[in-house]
Amino acid sequence: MTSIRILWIGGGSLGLMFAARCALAQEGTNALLVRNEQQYHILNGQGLELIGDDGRFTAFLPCFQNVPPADSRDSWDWIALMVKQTHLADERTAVQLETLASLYPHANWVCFQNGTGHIERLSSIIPRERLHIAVTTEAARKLDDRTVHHTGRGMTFIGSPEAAPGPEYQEKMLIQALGKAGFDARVSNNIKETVWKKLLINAVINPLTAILRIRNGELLESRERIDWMRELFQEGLAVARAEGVNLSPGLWEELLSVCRRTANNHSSMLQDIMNGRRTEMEWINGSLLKAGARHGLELPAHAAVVRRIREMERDNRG
Ligand code: KPL
Repeated sequence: MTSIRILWIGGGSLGLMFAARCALAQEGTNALLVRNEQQYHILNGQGLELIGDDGRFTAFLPCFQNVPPADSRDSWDWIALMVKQTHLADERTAVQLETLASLYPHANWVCFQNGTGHIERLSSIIPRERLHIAVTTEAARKLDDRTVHHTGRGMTFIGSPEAAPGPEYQEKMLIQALGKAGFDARVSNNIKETVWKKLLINAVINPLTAILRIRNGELLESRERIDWMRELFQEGLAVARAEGVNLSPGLWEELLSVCRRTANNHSSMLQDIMNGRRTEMEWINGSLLKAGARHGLELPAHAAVVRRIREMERDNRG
């Protein structure tokens, strides 16, 4: 099997965890690009530490800041975009991505963001046929600039935003590389549905855990919390239906099971609030509100959590 070369962008929890596992499985074919100068020096000097259910490992892989320097501009088969939606919305990131897209015109891009809206935004920078979507339920927690804890095993689906007839060769190669690194990765021929499933799960768990400042599993501890979850879920389901995505009502059970499987996790939105960062709420609940408005649907439960999270973000900034 020929190995593929992957450039991972993003020094957050998922970026560090995926890059570490892939670098450990296949030496010399992965590199990591971060934007923070301190993290860049630490990773190059000390390597990337991964703590998982299978042990503790140190991965040494080239780490770049912003753009790979001219003397290390190999060609990349894949560029994996692991940064948050909040970073993608930033002008500085857009300029960086434009540079990368022109340096590596033959690379395929795979985007791991929560929520929706980013593919449309990225299409103005990267040719749409080179864009692929990843939806993952892997869970990780960044402990410091070079240490990441792989807190929960999940699945990763990869597909094209265009309704492609079948997986391309390049997608299969990426899936193989991820599989070699121990990930359960699959091609999705209906990535739109997969995106909506994850969107609805995030649109319920993330804002409620952030507002109540509780772990995912604690959502199941009272009748009131479960009722609140159900309201958000039903409104989300109606928007998906209006968008032509028929999600099965069985998704409710899946949502409860995500809470149980990730019971000890702090959701990404709660982590953002706790660390004083802007959250991805605008791309999760906010995008549901926008889609609902296009179809004349009112979403009072989502509107209320959006208002509350915006207020919490404002308090954090203050
Ligand atoms: O994806 C997640 C997140 O925190 O963003 C869930 C599924 C809620 C797990 O924590």
